[in-house]
Amino acid sequence: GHPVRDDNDTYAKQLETDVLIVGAGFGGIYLMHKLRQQGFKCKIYEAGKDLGGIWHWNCYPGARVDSQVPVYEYSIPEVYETWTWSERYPGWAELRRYFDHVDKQLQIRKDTAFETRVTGAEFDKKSNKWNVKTEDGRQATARYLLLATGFAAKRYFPDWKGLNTFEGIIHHSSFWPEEGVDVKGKRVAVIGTGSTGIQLSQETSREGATVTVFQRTPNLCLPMVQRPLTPEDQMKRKGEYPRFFEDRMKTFAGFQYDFSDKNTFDDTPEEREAFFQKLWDNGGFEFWLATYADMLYDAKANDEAYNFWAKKTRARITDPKKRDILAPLKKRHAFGVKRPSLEQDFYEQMDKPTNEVVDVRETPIKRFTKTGIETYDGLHREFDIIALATGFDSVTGGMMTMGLKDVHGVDLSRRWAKGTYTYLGMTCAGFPNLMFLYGAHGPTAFSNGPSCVEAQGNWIVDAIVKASKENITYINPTKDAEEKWHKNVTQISNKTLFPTADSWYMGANIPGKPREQLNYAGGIPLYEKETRAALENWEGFITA
Ligand code: N01
Repeated sequence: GHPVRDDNDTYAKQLETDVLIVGAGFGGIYLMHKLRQQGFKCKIYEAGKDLGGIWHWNCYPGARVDSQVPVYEYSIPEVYETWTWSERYPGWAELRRYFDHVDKQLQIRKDTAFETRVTGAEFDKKSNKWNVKTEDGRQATARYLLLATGFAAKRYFPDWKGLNTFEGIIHHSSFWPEEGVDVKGKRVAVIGTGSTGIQLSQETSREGATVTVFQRTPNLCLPMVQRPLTPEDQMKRKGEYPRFFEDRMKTFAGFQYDFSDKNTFDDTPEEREAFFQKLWDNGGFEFWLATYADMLYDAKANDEAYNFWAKKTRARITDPKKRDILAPLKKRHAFGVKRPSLEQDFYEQMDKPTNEVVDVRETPIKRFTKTGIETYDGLHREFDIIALATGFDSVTGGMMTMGLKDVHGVDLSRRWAKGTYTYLGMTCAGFPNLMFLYGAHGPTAFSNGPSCVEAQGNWIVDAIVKASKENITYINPTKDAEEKWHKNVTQISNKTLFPTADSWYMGANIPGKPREQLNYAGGIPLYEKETRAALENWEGFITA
């Protein structure tokens, strides 16, 4: 189902709407649906060709979600009651079909302008409205500007010497051709071992490629435990869904499980081993998000988790050199402070004698050539296909490249150049009536996407409804409120082990980017409590 340009005003040269939303992924669609229910006229501007956000862009081999059915979906009855999935962890193609279904139920495409990239936005102080410009010269005027651009809107790859001279096929993971690339019998290089790199190398190896993975940091992958699902089984359970969706908001990460009440050393070594084994066998993120309460806070406790992980993983790799690169005995970073991936047979695939794992900490990439990649030890490897799985200027990158100006005409990219400041992870001082979700200082990267989107989306909708009831047309957080929220985000994070690793959570994946916690690490329930309290009397906001 490809979008058709409707005869309504969505693509108008000069668009007037109550609410303009940027981004047609989980976040933007949720906002549109909920605001329409409240009687607001909404439009979406979307840079991509279709709905789905990251699932529109991410169609690299093996792309699939790491949250299990039914946690990664909307709690909207019209959507979930009439939808079933084919497996426990659905792939990208099925996720796209899910968005087709969402559209069928909620009619989102008709009010979405696709291939519409926002390149500038200014707030008009006389009318208290935003004027928004698009790359192709259209304009929109809206009371509210809502950004739902996700945390991975700006792709990143290092500026390696010779990058443009490579004559084979080369793609960043988020630009992989939809129709796919035939990798069978090809020599494929995968650079990066984040969630993307793991899936890409596992899948291309299965598809018959010879894979060389360039790894800088081991990914402490957990077994996915994938399973097919039947429609009958899912339909039988639909009655439990309302309760399930309510319960997921009561957990730290918006999942179907939560951390244990116990700390690591409350258990004897035998009990601990049995507990770890149970989490491991259940699969998914249980070993990360349903484990001992102190795992992400206490280095000694964390060692126990790491050592169990290393023991399990090393046992799967027969090549001793690969074993030490992929799953070193001595931990490089605490378990769970960089995003662990879910894998199915990643280690077995990498263990194949035809595949190679290059530790780029030992032998960094020196340059790209016409035919391959040269490392600093003088080795030159030839490739047919290179996949750049090097990630994103995560969390802040997208919002900083949209030409957003504050009331003094200063671009957000300048405002955030030395550090990120938001109020409640949804607003910014000097950007009245602008709100965003699944971005900086929200539960974002520490939560299940749809759960975070619904928590923040509900807050945004309630704020807009409240303002409308109170005849308020101007909502601007104070700098003081921003300072306090920044302190709050930092203090919560500093109690954890997150700051101890170089990760995109900390802005540490991009050279020159300020190192700071970009996400709210207090969990969804506490986040909801704090943000709801502020909304009651517009605490921290100037309204007019
Ligand atoms: O990006 P990343 P991603 N030389 O930034 C390496 C979500 N997601 O696209 O760790 C060599 O995590 C870098 O190394 P290091 C998910 O939340 C979800 O994989 O910085 N290597 C790292 O290994 C995820 O966390 C799903 O040392 C270099 C990799 O590139 C987020 O999106 C699937 C390098 C980048 O990993 C982003 O994931 C996909 C260099 N100069 C994504 N620079 C699922 O749900 C960087 N690297 C399954």
